[in-house]
Amino acid sequence: HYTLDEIKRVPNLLNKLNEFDFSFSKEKKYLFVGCGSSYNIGFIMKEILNKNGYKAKVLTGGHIMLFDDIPDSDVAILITRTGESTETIQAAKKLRQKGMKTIGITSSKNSSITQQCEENITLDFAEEKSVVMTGSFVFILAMLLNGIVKNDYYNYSEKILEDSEKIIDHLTLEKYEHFVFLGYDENYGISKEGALKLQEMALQYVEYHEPLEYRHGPISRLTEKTLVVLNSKGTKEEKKLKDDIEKLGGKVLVISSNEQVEIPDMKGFEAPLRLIPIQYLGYKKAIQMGYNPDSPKNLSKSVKL
Ligand code: F1P
Repeated sequence: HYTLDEIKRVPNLLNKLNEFDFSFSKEKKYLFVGCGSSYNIGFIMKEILNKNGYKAKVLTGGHIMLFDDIPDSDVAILITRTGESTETIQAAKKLRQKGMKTIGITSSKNSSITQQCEENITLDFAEEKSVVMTGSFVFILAMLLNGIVKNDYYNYSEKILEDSEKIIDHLTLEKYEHFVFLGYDENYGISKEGALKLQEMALQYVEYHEPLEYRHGPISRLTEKTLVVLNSKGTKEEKKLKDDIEKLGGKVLVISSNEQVEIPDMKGFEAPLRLIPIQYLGYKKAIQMGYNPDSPKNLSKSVKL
């Protein structure tokens, strides 16, 4: 499957990071725009930028297309893997007309977004055949985060991929038919993206929440068929939540430093690496269900209105 190749080539993609020198300025206000996974990249970016003294917001392409309450910003960064999602293209047009500087980020050469934006970062080497966005998500996020501080993602990625395969290949995935992703701040964005992957590739029932919010209602649906993916920051309370979920019969996969799937603690900058086990989990669940993860039901590679 293309999807598996695209997940597995993440280390190769990350090896190209030093060819890019995109950088953010503390003097400017950024607005991220995208749909689906591309929106999730923007969500994660605004969390990490704001935490590090920068100013950033995120909106869906659809919101900008439909409404006029656009936050005052200097630079709009429009992310679209295919370069063709209608809402993102329409948003680019509207923002440019308003005088905002527009930067398009895409992995498709000669796509519509490149005609709409003033500047473009075209990552054609990261282009994907699969309908579902995987490796290119990790690369775009890593490239943008390296615009804040340079991180050595490549060196961690191979081991994380290997460990993810080892751990996820040993899960009895046929047991689970409900997937819950938990995380705070940028990990909330990762949880949203994790839920989307399991939904797109494997047509599963999914949820995403902040960890402690899970007890405030959603936990009522927890059964022994629930797999909880905890994108933990390693707090005591998150550990306690894991124990509580397990007491109720759920299974918890923890993604954190010194945990089942070990991800280095890089103060949030580890976000791209956290996607590797999640994408692999989506792929494996699709295979176990007998679905083709390359072309999921009801979905097209780019949504056109
Ligand atoms: C956005 C998107 C993808 C999703 C699916 C439909 O595409 O929502 O995130 O996986 O393929 O389109 P794009 O604007 O990033 O090309």
